[in-house]
Amino acid sequence: MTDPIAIKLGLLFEAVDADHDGTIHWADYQRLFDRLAVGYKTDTAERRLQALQATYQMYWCELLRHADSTSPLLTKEEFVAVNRMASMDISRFNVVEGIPSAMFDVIVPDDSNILGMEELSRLLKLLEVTSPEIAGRIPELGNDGCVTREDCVRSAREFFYTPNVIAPGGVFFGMV
Ligand SMILES: [Ca+2]
Repeated sequence: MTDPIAIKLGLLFEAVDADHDGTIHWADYQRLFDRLAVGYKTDTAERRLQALQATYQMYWCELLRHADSTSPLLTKEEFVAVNRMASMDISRFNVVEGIPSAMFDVIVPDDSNILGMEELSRLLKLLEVTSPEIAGRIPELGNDGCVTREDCVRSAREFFYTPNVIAPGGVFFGMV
């Protein structure tokens, strides 16, 4: 039986590999970040965007460190393996909680701790999310239509650590 976490990470690979060259390179993450930077530049503190980019860079460094090769590229098989390792290793940086939290700072600029429906639809549009599972399930994360930072982090944990194949938290890592 195929491992559900490996299936999810394989789908994440396909989504992040936006140029479809069969490998993931920093440029694939830069592309993801650039989409967000265009959408949020005008109304979010520049520092938060810088912090988000730095967080993605740390994530990328951790993936390469776990790959333990001299190549600056990750194949699908490597990407799946090193994401598992990076998600377990919090010795430098907690990838699973750090990425959604840095993204939350950008997408909810008013410090309300609530991801409103308007902010959510804006995020999904900028990320070009087409999956109805993701688009439909994020609002269900919270209670009474209120999705908090904690809900987002919890969903990212479900994406990496549980067999739930429709956990929408992968969206913070580029799942569309
Ligand atoms: Ca690529």
